Amino acid sequence: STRPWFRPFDASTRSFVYGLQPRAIQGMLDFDYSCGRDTPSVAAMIYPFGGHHIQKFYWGTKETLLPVYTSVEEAAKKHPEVDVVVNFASSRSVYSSTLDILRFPQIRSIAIIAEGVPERHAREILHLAKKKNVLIIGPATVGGIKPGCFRIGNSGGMMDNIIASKLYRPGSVGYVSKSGGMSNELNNILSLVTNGTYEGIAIGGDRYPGSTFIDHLLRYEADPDCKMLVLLGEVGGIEEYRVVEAVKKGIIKKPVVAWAIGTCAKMFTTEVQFGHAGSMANSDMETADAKNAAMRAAGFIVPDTFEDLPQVLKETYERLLSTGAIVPKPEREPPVIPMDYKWAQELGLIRKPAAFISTISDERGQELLYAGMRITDVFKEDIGLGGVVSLLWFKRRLPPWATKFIEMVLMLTADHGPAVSGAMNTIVATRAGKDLISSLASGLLTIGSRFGGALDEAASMFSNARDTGLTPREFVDNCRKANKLISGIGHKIKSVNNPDLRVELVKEYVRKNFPSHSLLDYALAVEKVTTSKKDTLILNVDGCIAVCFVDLLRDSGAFTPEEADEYIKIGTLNGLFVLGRSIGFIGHHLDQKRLRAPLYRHPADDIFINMADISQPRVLGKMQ
Ligand code: Q5B
Repeated sequence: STRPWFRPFDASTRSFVYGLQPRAIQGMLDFDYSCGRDTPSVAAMIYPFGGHHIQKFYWGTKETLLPVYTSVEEAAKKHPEVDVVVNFASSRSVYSSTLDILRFPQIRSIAIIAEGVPERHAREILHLAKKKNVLIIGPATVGGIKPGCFRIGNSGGMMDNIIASKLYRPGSVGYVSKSGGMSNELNNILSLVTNGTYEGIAIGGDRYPGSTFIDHLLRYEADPDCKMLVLLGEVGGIEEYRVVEAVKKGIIKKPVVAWAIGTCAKMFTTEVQFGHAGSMANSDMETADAKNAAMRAAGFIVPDTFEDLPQVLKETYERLLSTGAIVPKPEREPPVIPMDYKWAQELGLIRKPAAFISTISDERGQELLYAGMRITDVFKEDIGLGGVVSLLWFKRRLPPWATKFIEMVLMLTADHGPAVSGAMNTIVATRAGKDLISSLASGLLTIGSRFGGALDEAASMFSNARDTGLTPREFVDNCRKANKLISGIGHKIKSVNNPDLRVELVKEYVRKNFPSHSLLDYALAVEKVTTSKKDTLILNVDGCIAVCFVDLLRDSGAFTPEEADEYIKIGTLNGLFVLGRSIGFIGHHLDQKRLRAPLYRHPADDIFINMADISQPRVLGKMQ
């Protein structure tokens, strides 16, 4: 690194983030962008699990990609310019990962975020880092911030806080504190009573921090751009006294404004342990009062109470202004940081039309809902498959006779042997080596106006004929004149003498259970006319189900006439055959798999091949 020893972070600092911390990294990148940096301060992530990959982040309003490496070695090799690691490893793994990071001489500073790092581990890390002259910030810290340059992890809080405290550009005051929360408070105070923070470090609340007050204050003393020092100490430990010594010896000459937090400890009758592991006085010397007195005696500027801190900061700053030690730079406009869509939405600042509307089910809550009915109630009330279909297709509960009818339809359309078009195609696809979904789709895609997909048209043809007052004979004659086959009439093998028992079952059920079956009666009258011409022109299974379903839609009382018509128009009825027959197609696929059926090739002698049309080129040849 070419940076002077006292300035570990500047506007070109590049870092690795150890651990998958997309939110913290986005915060660092937003900070960089607000500072006007050209390149993100995070070069890459290091995460030993999940393999080498890349992740996407915002860079202003645009997006940028960051690599994720599985080892420090690889990251270091790829990014020799990086000299900082922000280590988010947990207290369990931070020791080994930090030792690993310390193997690479290019890394000059490491921030350790984890809380609860065993003191023995912290001391060993500290010992090794000292030997290698590597700056350690933490453990148990949010890190620190160098306004206009570099942000360690989540330091400085949310972006609106960063902007409000003007951390997008450097001020003149360097501070060091233990806590991240108090750092935010200092950033805020300094932005109000001085020209702001030059650099702020939270050393963390543990008893053995990797670097202490004196380490950072010595840096600030040496840094010509830092004009005024702030020390926010606290009860417990003796690190403040090392600063007192340095001031007494004249090593630190810049003005130091200081306060030790925890003066209220004396109000308790017993020893108080504050939030930090190290914040407890083990002797009189470690009390906040003793520290404040010692610092005041050594010439620090120590207010009478914490509440007076802003006032003394202001006075000290103004003194430096008047002597010309600080020459404030012209302010620049605070940058506009694009707000995250989610956050803006949460704040109620933006709205956007949804691209989709859905009204049948909802899985976002604690419990899955089918048309508003909780899945536990679906089972408690034993509504069956017919009940589920009625909820998801019609968004309502249908009476038991109707849901039973839906189930009956699904059961009797489930299969009609291997020879029907759809089953054949499923079988051929399976034998060609296709998977279940492809083979099933192959069968389903065969369902059409001649095979299995005649329900919708049958429903509309029969109901239109009846509604317009045509007699069955007039209807049949009209269709013949128009050269139109009647959907729902006719079967390849079933006939008057070989009746389709599925149709018989449906008729029997409907006559017994439906409140009315007027369209079925009409269709049977039509069948009488067609079968008088040819005995295969029966009301087939598609036709019978279709007309009965129209009776259900129109006369169950559950639908308005408009709704009933709409369900016929939008293709609901073919859905019954599709759903039912899927059961059979899946069965045929599994059957062929079990049988290890080989690739099927149709015998050529079963195909009449006639090349008559493609003999044309010979004629052309003659003409030449
Ligand atoms: N003719 C079903 O045809 C079939 C006529 C008609 C007036 C008609 C044919 C048809 C309408 C579509 C329909 C669903 C293709 C059928 C199903 C599920 C299945 C299947 C399974 C299962 C049968 C012979 C003579 C000709 C025609 C006349 C025929 N249909 N006239 N209206 N609808 N129906 N599909 O046997 O004078 O001799 O020239 O398209 O409802 O798919 O089991 O297989 O569960 O899987 O090949 O049950 O009816 O008869 O075409 O040779 O016609 O009758 O004009 O008259 P065929 P064709 P002509 S259920």
